[in-house]
Amino acid sequence: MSNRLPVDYVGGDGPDTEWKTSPGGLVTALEPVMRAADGAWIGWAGVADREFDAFEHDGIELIPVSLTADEVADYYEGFSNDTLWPLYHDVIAPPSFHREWWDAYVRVNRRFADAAALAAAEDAVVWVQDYQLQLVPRMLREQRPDLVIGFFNHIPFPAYGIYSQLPWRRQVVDGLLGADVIGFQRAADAGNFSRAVRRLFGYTTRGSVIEVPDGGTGTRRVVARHFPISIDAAGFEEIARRPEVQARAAEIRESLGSPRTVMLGVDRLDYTKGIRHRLKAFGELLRDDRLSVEDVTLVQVASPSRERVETYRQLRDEIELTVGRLNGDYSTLGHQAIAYLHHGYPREEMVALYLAADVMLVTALRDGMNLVAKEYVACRFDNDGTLVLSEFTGASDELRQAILVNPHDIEGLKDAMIGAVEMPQKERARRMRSLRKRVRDNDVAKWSASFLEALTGSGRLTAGLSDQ
Ligand code: GDG
Repeated sequence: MSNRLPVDYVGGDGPDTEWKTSPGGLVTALEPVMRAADGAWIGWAGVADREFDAFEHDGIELIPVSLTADEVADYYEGFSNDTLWPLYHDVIAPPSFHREWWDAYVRVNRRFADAAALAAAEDAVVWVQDYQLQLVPRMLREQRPDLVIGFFNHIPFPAYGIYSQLPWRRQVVDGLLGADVIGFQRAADAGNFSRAVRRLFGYTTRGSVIEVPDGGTGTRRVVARHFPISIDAAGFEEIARRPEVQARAAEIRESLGSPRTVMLGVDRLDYTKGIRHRLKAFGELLRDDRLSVEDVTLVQVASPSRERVETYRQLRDEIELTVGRLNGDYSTLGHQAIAYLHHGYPREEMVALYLAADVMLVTALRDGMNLVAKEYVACRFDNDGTLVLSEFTGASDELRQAILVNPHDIEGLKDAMIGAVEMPQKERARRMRSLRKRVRDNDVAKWSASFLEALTGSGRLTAGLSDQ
């Protein structure tokens, strides 16, 4: 189950309804699992005020949950994206707390739980994805104690001092504790969660095991630990090796005026991603003549995101003002300082950009994992390119051979950017080889297999996955 189904509605009604697969990371991650396990995927179809029957798409059974336009505003844009998202990302932006948003969150979580209770076979495994559905595990267990329930949180879980601001902090933790296994991106997230459990409920925790009262005289053992998510590394490399993608990468460099160095940022336009910090550092390097637009261009892809949430609108204005100023101050007729692209692109184009980039800038202020960092590495089969990576991403726990930065430290970030531009080829290759091994050995198939193994203790769902 996830908030969104892995498809987008294209048009039509009844039997003529048309769908297309949406190309997200979660789809790639779970598609092989779904095929191997003969399961159904429950989620919202992305269109408000519409009821759709269950249907099959590309061999996967999909069960749509409907949301009204008010619920989209209150449960999704409100509580999920304007309360939980900023709170769980260390209040980089102030979270809004509204009781009517919470009411909608409870109502929608119940609808998802009901749909799963109806769809799941006896003793089935249900895997709930992400912060929009944290109440589902408890609601589902109450209706269907026979089920095995897993939950995976794709975003960070904050320290208790921050988490405790949430007026419904007990209900959310209790909702999660309905699961058998609660997965997080980093060990630190799992630790923060266990601490919240101790502080709020006083339950005993031992390592990753939490003893939760079972309603009678005994306890249930709930596991809370980290399962760092990853990407389809072989799939990205395969695209990167295509001659037409390499030709496109060369064309991109040429169209930028063939600068010696291309720097790249790829993010959803989100305040957690540290785009402003990156622009500030880049602008100061130009101002102080440590970089020149003749030599270096920054390409910033900022894919449109959550455009109906006010904080996101403000962020877009600020970023576009900054980009406009920097380009006005430093671009020349032949060389642009920043190529700013507020678009989404097909995956092949993203891969061509990764290949075209000498330096990849991932400067998130807080990020559950950050798949962009792993994608860049997976694409660089030429063992070239330098990754500048924020230590506040989950990815930095694994990608230790990147140039690790604290993006709040603008001087440090500037030095890291210069270090990346000047890094000798030998060192780039040494670091990239080690990063690539890490990502190849820990791909998304391994992530889902290890989560499901922890959940079922048997691997019965994952048999055969390794061949796919
Ligand atoms: C959440 C957590 C965690 C972006 N623009 C385009 C495009 N993308 C793709 C990237 C990447 C994905 O979107 C973004 O993933 P991230 O991990 O970087 O960030 P979030 O969207 O915030 O994801 C995050 C993740 O969940 C998984 O658990 O890592 O921490 O916040 O795959 O390539 N893809 C295409 N065109 C674009 O314009 N095709």
